[in-house]
Amino acid sequence: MNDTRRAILEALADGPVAGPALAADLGVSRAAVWKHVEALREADFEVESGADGYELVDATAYSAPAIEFGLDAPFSVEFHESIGSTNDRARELAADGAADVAVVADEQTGGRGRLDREWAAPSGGVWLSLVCRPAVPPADAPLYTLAAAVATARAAREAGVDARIKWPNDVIVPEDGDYRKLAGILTEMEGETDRVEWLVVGVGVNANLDPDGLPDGATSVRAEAGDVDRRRFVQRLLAEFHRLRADLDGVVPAWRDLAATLGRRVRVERADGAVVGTAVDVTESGALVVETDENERVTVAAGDCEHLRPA
Ligand code: BT5
Repeated sequence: MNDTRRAILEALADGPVAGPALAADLGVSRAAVWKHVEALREADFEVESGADGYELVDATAYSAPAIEFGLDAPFSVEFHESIGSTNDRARELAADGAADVAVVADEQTGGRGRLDREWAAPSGGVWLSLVCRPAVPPADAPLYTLAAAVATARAAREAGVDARIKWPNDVIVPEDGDYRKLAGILTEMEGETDRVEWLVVGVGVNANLDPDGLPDGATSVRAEAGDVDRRRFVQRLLAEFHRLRADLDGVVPAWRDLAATLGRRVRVERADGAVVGTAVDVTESGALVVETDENERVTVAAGDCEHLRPA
């Protein structure tokens, strides 16, 4: 079903196509083509019927039905043109028992980073929060943050950006030994000692934005590779995230493949002091292993990580 929908969208994107030709190409009945075209229109895509057949006039719809159209992951989408914070809304839904909902907004007026920091989220970015209810212990929760980072980096790479991951939650673009921040992730959860009740994974990606309007050190998909179709971007991100969460053992290896932090000299600020050394590995549960200058191995479960210039 999704494949046919995607194929129809792609066929129409190349110019007008007659219904019977489309039916023959896709190996479906004319009535089926008509139904798919109606579904496209219901999903906010502008499809015109003219003398030459069906034509997709605007393929850049960004809305709940457009994102759900052809989506390869079991998320329902709640879309807001403008909202305070998608994480706040997702937390409300989670508290009401929701699962597998993606809250997506074009603009956030009160976007949050970690530790109550502000997150700039003007119209044009990809701001979303996923409500998940996995049957896992809280110790596995960081894997969902890593999975979201991998999914985001992969979607960005597909859009032509040289995206990599800085432990634990930043998607960055390396630049002259330094880096610029493309995306951030904020995971929040509720649970008991042995079981996660819900997880909200918030992802913010500077998509179709000028870095000038963002905090220092930020970059965007637009600046790196040109504008993206945000609907496709979100679909890729959700599909990758869904695949990764279905195989948690594969998350850390996938993360390592994209990591910009391993092998780097780092300074990690923890609640109980800083660790400086070389980042040598990530554990099964996503903690960073740092080898200090005294050749001690310190495992850091959470903290702010800064990449330093080589000593
Ligand atoms: C993060 O925090 O990187 C997590 C950001 C999560 C944002 C998403 S958007 C959807 C969902 N709803 C929310 O309300 N939040 C999530 P942290 O590592 O603490 O980084 C925050 C710091 O990044 C700020 O102090 C700024 O220096 C910088 N910053 C703020 N906005 C930025 C942006 N748009 N791009 C790059 N850097 C930014």
